[in-house]
Amino acid sequence: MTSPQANQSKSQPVKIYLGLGSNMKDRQDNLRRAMSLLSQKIHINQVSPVYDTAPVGNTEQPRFLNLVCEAATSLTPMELLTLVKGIETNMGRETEPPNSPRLIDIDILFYGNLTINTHKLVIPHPRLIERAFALTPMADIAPNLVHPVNGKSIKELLWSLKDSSNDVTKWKNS
Ligand code: PH2
Ligand code: MG
Ligand code: MG
Repeated sequence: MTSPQANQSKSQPVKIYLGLGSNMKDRQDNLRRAMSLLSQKIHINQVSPVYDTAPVGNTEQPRFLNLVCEAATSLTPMELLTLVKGIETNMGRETEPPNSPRLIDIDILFYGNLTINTHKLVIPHPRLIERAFALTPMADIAPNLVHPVNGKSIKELLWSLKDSSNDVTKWKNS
């Protein structure tokens, strides 16, 4: 006889999107290692091609490699944040001054349709809509995903950026 407790379903996995970037040392290996560590804790379903991208914000730093992945997880948003920060730290990311080169940066772009706005965590990622280095790989794996705040699809958001001729090109091995 199954107890009511055992019948109670765990929280359903949520579809999430993460943006990864690296512009220090072996960028490709950093992305590979981060994906491998992530895959031990969350179920990765799709990975975009890797893009070589001009630095946005502080332009006096090396170029980045960027990718986006889709995963499923039962972790809460705060647990997911703890996971990605832990991976950044374990890989050797230091608490560097803002906008300086980083070994690995893992950003939560979407967590299902959820919108969160706390001082620790803002989801969807507030700067995604202005960043071709995130929207371009995102459009490869989820062009029709609708942004829960502005109601536009990823494809539409990317089109509205196209004018600004962003420097985002597919990386050689992708
Ligand atoms: N990340 C930033 C700031 N600028 N530029 C590119 N091309 N790629 C990034 O991942 C990136 C950036 C802050 O996290
Ligand atoms: Mg970032
Ligand atoms: Mg970050």
